Amino acid sequence: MEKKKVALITGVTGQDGSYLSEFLLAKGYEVHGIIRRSSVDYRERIAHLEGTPNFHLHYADMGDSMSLVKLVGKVQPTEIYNLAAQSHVQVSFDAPEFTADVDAVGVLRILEAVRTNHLEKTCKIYQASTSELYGKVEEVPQNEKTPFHPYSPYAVAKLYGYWIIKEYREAYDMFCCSGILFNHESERRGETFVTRKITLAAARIAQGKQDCLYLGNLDSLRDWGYAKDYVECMWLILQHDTPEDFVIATGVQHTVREFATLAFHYAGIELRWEGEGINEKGICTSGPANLVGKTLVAVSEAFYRPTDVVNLWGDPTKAKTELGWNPQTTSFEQLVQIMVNHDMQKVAADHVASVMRTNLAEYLEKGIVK
Ligand code: NAP
Ligand code: F7E
Repeated sequence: MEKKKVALITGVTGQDGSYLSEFLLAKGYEVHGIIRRSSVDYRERIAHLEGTPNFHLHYADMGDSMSLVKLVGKVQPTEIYNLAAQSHVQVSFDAPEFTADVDAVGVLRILEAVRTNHLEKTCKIYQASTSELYGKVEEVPQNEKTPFHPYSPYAVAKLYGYWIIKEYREAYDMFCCSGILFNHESERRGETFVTRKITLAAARIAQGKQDCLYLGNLDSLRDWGYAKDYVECMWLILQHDTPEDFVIATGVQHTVREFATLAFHYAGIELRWEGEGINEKGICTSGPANLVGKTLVAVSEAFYRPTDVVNLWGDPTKAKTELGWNPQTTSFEQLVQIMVNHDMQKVAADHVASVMRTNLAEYLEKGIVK
């Protein structure tokens, strides 16, 4: 009889952690996730999984070795997916030391937790590596052999994670690998990443809840995929015969401006772009009558980074041929549409909820509701 597969996911409350949990539960895994203490219990992305028999949550922290050693010993995972990170590139300039502790040394803590519990021959490890390693890119498109040139504190921390995984693979013969994932987005994406910031703003502007969206570098190029498609690859990487690193990307590139144009289009608004650099504006040419002629997108220096990665474009050939993964399951257009449709509904629902709250307050005051 096949041994039960037990997965431990760090970063389970994040975008990828939530999709990966669903994916592994559907495959019959026992799934354990690490959560950290916070003053607000914010587990929106996995709330629907809580109470599922094979789904377990534990308190630990990537900055706390003892908590990781104890948890790995208790859970005895057969696969670890190390997704936990301070994952916002711009924030890494403001909190570089914390980013290094979690995103670099955190990886080492996981590796050592496995070794301390003598699981190095039975537990495979997936490391959430990133296209940010290519940074100030030295070639396009980027593949597994492209030289790295990290260009932010986040990327430098992730580079340590990449190399320490490779080192432990060679030094201790451990099955540990990095997935070099290009940007992947979804309706669960954090609201300060550019795609979600745009889809939420497009929905709010279309519904009269926001006047203007302020962005940074509109020329930045990204290879954007759908997070739900990418978590399958994390799993496939650990099912491969040999431990290897893989680039996961769609192979298609777009600018931030193109993303915004399409998102507003799906929200019922057409934009025309005028001006350059800091003076560029997205003006409404058709849509709700009160918006036509207005500037709906403008550029703000606040969203420029000290160093910015501007030309990411992945070559997923290895993942396609060796893992049998399809990089085009969800197209760019479908991705933008999924996110906008979701946010149009969310904004409308938030509006209804706030009207209901206002009405309730009024009814309570007038004694209509007791
Ligand atoms: P995310 O939504 O920001 O989630 C990050 C997760 O890490 C959250 O669950 C967060 O917990 C947890 N975390 C942060 N600090 C922690 C700590 N000290 N101890 C324990 N947990 C901690 O990120 P994501 O988009 O799902 O990305 C998953 C991973 O892939 C990250 O490592 C990211 O760097 C990497 N990556 C992402 C992309 C992408 O495009 N999404 C591309 C390449 C690589 P809280 O919920 O408590 O904050
Ligand atoms: O920025 C530009 C910004 O913050 C994308 C993380 O998941 O993917 C993500 O990192 C681009 C950058 O993602 C705004 O300058 C313009 O060039 O959405 P982002 P990111 O930095 O690519 C990688 C692969 C990861 O590993 C990370 O964990 O968009 N941009 N205007 C803006 N970016 C933001 N956030 N906000 C703006 O207003």
